[in-house]
Amino acid sequence: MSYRKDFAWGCATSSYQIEGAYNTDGKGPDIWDVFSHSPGRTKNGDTGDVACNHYHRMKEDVAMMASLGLNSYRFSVNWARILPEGRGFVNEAGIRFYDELIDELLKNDITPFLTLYHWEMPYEIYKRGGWMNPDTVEWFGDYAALVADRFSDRVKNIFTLNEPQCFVGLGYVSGEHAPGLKTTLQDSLCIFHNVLKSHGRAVQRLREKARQPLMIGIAPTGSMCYPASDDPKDIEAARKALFAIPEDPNRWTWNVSAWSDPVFFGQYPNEFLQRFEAYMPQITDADMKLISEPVDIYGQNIYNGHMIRMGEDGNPTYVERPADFPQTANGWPITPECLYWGPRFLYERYKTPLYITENGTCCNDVLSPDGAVHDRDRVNFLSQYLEQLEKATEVADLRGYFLWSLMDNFEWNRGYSDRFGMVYVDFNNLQRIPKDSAYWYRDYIKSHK
Ligand code: IFM
Repeated sequence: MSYRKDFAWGCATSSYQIEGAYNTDGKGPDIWDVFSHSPGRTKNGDTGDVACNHYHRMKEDVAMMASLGLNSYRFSVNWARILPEGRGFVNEAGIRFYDELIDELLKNDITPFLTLYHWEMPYEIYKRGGWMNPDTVEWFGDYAALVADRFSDRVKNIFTLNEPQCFVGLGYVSGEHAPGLKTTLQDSLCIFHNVLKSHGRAVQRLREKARQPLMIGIAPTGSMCYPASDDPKDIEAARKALFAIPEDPNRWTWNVSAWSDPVFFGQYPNEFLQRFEAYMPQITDADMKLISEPVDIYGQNIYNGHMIRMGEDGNPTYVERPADFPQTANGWPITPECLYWGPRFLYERYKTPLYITENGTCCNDVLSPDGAVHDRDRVNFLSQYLEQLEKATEVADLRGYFLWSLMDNFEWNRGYSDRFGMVYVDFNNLQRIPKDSAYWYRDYIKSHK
């Protein structure tokens, strides 16, 4: 077996990371504008003010996608670009930008996949309490309704939230990301519950305003687990470890099941409740019904995983990695098996058509004297990972793969020093140069159509 005929082959990006034009044409400030402008928050004080200037170079970027053989593209709408205060007044210039992007994609036979929230909270909403404020559930719903009303005549595939684990964990627990808070366990769990309710409300409002039947999903992230051997005991241990809840209260967001079980099953995992119920806000049946508003697709961002074996005590054991274990330029382990076992375990549990909404690697890319970027490490990474993904088509209903990322961009608090693109961006002049991996990916797509 191999990929479906209509498999989505794409790249992913997000608004703040590539668009720039942070205060152009009536866009309101978002929490990343404020955070990146605060001293000491990002490496070298980098901001997304200009980023890749995709806002002004959109047509050139879409042409580049087409020339590289992509049939799909995943991007996020910046909430503050179309609703500068997060609610109320609609910024038509912002709407026009996404209208033109969508039209340009369709003109080039590229299917748009839209993400509502890739971490760009309007600062005005944040000032009103942001995710802590239960009213944000309704405001996020209104934003979703606007997106459906204006774009769903042409956009069918919509993800609500990107990596809630990260924007809650890094934004409100460790404080490394915007808005840079270290909240109490109680507050972060309140944020968690409101975030999931906002997802559910967005699903309802998207459907209400949809101009065609939509395919709606969520795009969480997580470190996958894979077995040390084919022994069924190791497989069972890996499955268990993947859906387990971390013990450390400072790391509670880093799990799969506390985010996905409520969406798909309408309940928080027992293990999660046993550990954290005392700190959770009041949870009603109506909340759980809202959170589990039916979705059509599941997006999972997968970058790496951990090898697991069944311990002698009958519990999953994390197999220690040797000191020379392969790693990416930003120190993430290289574990291709995660793209087989991740989809397999996720599909088994959630039984929902699956997209790999992000996967890719950070490399030390340099412009060579011949004018090219020979990113052999990324080509090696992709060929190993995609070999596993192809195998996974036998065990999961896989619908698409989005490489992170189309081009080098603003890597949040790491600024511009971490390069994830298949296209090199020279940040002195914003020139785009497809790396060797871009041509490799183009050829891979062509040979697997
Ligand atoms: O750049 C990020 C993206 O915004 C979310 N997922 C992980 C990527 C690489 O860190």
